[in-house]
Amino acid sequence: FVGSGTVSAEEAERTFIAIKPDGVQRGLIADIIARFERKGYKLVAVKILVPTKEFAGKHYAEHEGRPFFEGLTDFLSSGPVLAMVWEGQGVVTYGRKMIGATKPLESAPGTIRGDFGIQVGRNIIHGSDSPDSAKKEIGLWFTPEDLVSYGLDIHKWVYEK
Ligand code: IDP
Repeated sequence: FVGSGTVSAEEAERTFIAIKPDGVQRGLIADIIARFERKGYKLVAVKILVPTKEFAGKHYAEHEGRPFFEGLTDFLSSGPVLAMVWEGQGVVTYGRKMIGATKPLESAPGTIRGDFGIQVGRNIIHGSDSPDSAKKEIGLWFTPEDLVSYGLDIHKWVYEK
């Protein structure tokens, strides 16, 4: 099926978004998904899992050696994480805007971290910070078969063409 809003894999901009264990426990899954959905972005993969500490370390490999690394990987592996791939124009950069600053108290009201968090170690959600890290993170958390290609009829109301 090729409906309106279907773009080739090469054209599609995608980002990796994960609701961390604090966001899941606090019942924020539906609210967060709704924000991305209402913006006009398309959910192309989703799963819930408890990552191992080793896997959490792979995800946060760039922070290995930092003082907060142990606490961070312990935390990410402490409970269920909702891992997602979202697709759409500008989704990497705009997804980060919707998430807010790393420190929730420095995040504007209206952002996810601004609205729901207080401390940096409990900042609810992760989002890729560049197209390159998006590619890496999607490859770490998902297989290519996990990504669903489908048309969304609302796209003609979201995109000019
Ligand atoms: P980001 O999640 O906004 O991209 P990064 O700097 O990549 O921020 O840090 C990754 C995660 O590590 C943060 O979301 C936060 O959970 C945690 N973190 C970063 N800095 C600190 C810190 O100083 N103390 C505790 N946790 C931190």
